[in-house]
Amino acid sequence: MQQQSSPAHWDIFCVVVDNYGDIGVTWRLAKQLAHEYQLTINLWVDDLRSFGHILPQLTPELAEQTHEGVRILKWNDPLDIDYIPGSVLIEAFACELPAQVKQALTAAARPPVWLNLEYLSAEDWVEGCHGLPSFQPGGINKYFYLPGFTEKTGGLICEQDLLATRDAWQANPQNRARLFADLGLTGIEPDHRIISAFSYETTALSALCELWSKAAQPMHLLLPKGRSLNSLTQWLPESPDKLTPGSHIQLGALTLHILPMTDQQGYDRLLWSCDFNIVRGEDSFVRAQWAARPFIWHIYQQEDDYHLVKLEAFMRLYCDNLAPEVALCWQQLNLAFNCQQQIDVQRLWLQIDTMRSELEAHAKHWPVDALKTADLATRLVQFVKK
Ligand code: TRH
Repeated sequence: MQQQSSPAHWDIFCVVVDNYGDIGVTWRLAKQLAHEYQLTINLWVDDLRSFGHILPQLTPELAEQTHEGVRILKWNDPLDIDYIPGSVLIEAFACELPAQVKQALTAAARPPVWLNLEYLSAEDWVEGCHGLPSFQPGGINKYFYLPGFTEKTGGLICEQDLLATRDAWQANPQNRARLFADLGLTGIEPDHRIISAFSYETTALSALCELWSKAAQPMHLLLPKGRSLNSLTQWLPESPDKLTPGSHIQLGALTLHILPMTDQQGYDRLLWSCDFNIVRGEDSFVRAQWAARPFIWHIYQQEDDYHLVKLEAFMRLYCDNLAPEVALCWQQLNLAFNCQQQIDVQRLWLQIDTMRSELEAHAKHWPVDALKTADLATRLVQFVKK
């Protein structure tokens, strides 16, 4: 099959390693580049079934389809669609490009700007490595594009109208009520506390549930179907696989609500509507920050506990201008959650609850600080122009 794109198009290649983070990030970036910069974007994805969880309109059997202005192509190896180089090629998270693509790059009279989009980290070394070229065997440079939190990094993905849209959503309580009704959630009153959890398996979540079940105020835990639910097997009346979206389970003061996975916009709205969010990986972690609500970050586990170094680096930045006692408690809470320290996580939750207003005020202010001068897509377009 012939690939019909203008030579000015951008290609983004994504391998779905596990979970939804790689496709979550690339899909978000592709949509933003298409909407805000009117770029022709081809998003090549190896696993359309996984992608379908966060884009329910997707038809996994199709080799090619367009959603939200982005052309989505099934990446088979070898490709069954000809690859014609455009003006930019992004390999996401150092995925191995197909041999045909590499050959086409070497043969091109004017090869595209070739970038490796890396994982997000708040560590100091990111500034020094962002934008560095690496000379490739075909005689072309590949540039490392590193997202990050400071001006010398590649920035963070955030659509230009996102914060204003969020403000408008949060200003009207009807929006949240309507969202909850659409999700089939019942029994939620305006004075109840609502928490969402999209984590990996952890006993820290079951420890928190135990605590919340004894709370003085009614609590609701909203769990999109998936790995968080597996952490709560001890409390579930049946295996997590058998629980369907819409089910709810009462545990004292706590109600667990099982949600369907929605598209990314639906998930953003969920984060905006909860009082507190537990998020994970990379993309939901960033979206929880844009939600301007307090959160716990369950970071993706790495060898030799390297993820804890990344967690500490982020927490240092996030807490920079937070009152020291609030910062310390919030940092310890995140560490306890990530290290599955059940007693500590309960104690620290109770402690941070007494500092809730400071944490909420900080969460509101943080997105403006974190974005600095420009979001990732804007910086990326400027980088390519240079
Ligand atoms: O799924 P993740 O655990 O992905 C991880 C991380 O990105 C990690 O860094 C990477 O190395 C690993 O994958 C391979 O978490 P993450 O990054 O939050 O991605 C989840 C995506 O799913 C995000 O784009 C939000 C989206 N989502 C929805 O669109 N709808 C939903 O209902 C939910 C719960 C999530």
